[in-house]
Amino acid sequence: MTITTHQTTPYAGQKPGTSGLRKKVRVFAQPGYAENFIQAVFDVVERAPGSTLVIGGDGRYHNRTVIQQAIRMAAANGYGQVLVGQGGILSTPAASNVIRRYKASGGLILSASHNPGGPDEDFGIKYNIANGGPAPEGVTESIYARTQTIDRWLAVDADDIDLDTCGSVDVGGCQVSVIDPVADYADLMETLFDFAAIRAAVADGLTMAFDAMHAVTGPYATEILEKRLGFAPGTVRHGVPLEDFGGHHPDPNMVHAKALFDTMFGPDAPDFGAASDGDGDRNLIVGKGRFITPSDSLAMLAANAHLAPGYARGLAGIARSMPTSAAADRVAEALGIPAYETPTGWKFFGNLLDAGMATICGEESAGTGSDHVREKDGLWAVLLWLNILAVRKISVDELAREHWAKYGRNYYARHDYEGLPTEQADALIAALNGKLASLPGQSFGPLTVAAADSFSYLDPVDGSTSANQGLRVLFEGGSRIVFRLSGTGTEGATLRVYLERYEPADGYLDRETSDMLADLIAAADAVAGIVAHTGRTAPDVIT
Ligand code: G16
Repeated sequence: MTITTHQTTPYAGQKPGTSGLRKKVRVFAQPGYAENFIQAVFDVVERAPGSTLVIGGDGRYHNRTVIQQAIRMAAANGYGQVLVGQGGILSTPAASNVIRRYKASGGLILSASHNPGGPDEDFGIKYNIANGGPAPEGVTESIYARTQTIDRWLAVDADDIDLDTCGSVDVGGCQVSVIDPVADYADLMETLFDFAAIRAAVADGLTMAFDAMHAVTGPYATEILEKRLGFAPGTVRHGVPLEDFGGHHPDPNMVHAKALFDTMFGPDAPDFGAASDGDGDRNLIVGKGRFITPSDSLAMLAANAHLAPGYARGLAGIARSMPTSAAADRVAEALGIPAYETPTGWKFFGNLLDAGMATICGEESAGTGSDHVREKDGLWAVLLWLNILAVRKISVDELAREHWAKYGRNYYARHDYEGLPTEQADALIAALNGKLASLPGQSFGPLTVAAADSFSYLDPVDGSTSANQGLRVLFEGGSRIVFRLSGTGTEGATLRVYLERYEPADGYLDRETSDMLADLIAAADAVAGIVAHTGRTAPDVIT
């Protein structure tokens, strides 16, 4: 088959962010835009001739177009095999599993995660390496450098393949296999969790609601929760993936999963509520009348993980991103295992997991996962919760209260200021950065600054350093505020303000979070001048 060399010129701004390249669909749809980026990936990543590439996505608008082109390009670039999910579907954790299981050299995951989808919304491409995890910074930097000099991309001249039927076809000498996106993943989950105990609890009356948000987890949740675990039909809501997610943001938080919250705080709430995001790596956990923050969920899962067969051997260590609350650190201390603090971005957990230094990882941004794959995993978190509740025969609320009574409670919230002019956001961060050194000793209301710095991470495995990963203001008594700019947005800048206050086990354990954080919220504005810099008097989203 003929390989055609297409001449091209670089597009500016193809720098991967926190999790791959995310832009508006109309940006990605420009001639050669996706092709330039994919060719840059193929030009720089480690792969032997004839190796296997995994391709999948969250089913959003524009997925199929890019998948067909990526297949033609993979064939022209010397891949021997391409594994692609049926219908172009592979959740991010399922793609990580497929890469590992079939020893692929890497994978392209087409997703903009929790961002909305549709012709005027968002699209994204990220590359995962052979361990199944997001490409580390060294690789994304090389990809970006290549996008700035790219002058051609290669594709075989071939028709689109049938993405909807499982089976194999030859495309220009490359074997392209359309695979069941769910089976391998569901089988992996059965090896980790006590499905018999969960089935027994369901038979005893355990009920749940899972909101798939018309995103990728619908088929996975239906197979696992309804078919394999016996939850009633209808337990999975919005279970059919749609290209525009039904017009919603597939972001499992209090704003975008409000219907689930209303159910869980309503009179007929089931025992357990959960949701996942566009590509299936985030999770939301909410019990009957009790929301569990992602930071608390990480801590509670780590404290009880030994109840699941896959973790009965115990944990080697717990890792969390820096803005995530320190709740998990207290569990690590009690278990006598190390706790690691990494920059935001799942890619930073990869080395710790590969080295066997951490078993469970989590982020405040609703991501939790383990060494079973190299991505955060929404359904995994849901199943571990179910496993724990089934074995312990207690409610989410009881488990949370018991946890806080033992470890104390890290009250926590994140305030997001979205769509800010980039110059305003940059000016705010620059001004705060400039005064960090003068903050220690200063008081803001009842809070006195103990230390302030710009977070820098030294990877204990490969010795690399990642600087400027967020500004921390630490107060006497253990409260803190973190300021950083999101690396996943597609329009303007998003300022994230992370607020955390620790209340010891003999303190106030069941107060309103907003009340407990009121002094910190006031201090955040006083320290950073949010209103002065942005004109915004309130955040757009609180999670
Ligand atoms: C991505 C990354 C996460 C990160 C989150 C938020 O999640 O994989 O590691 O915590 O973005 O990043 P930021 O604060 O820079 O927006 P996802 O689910 O969007 O892939």
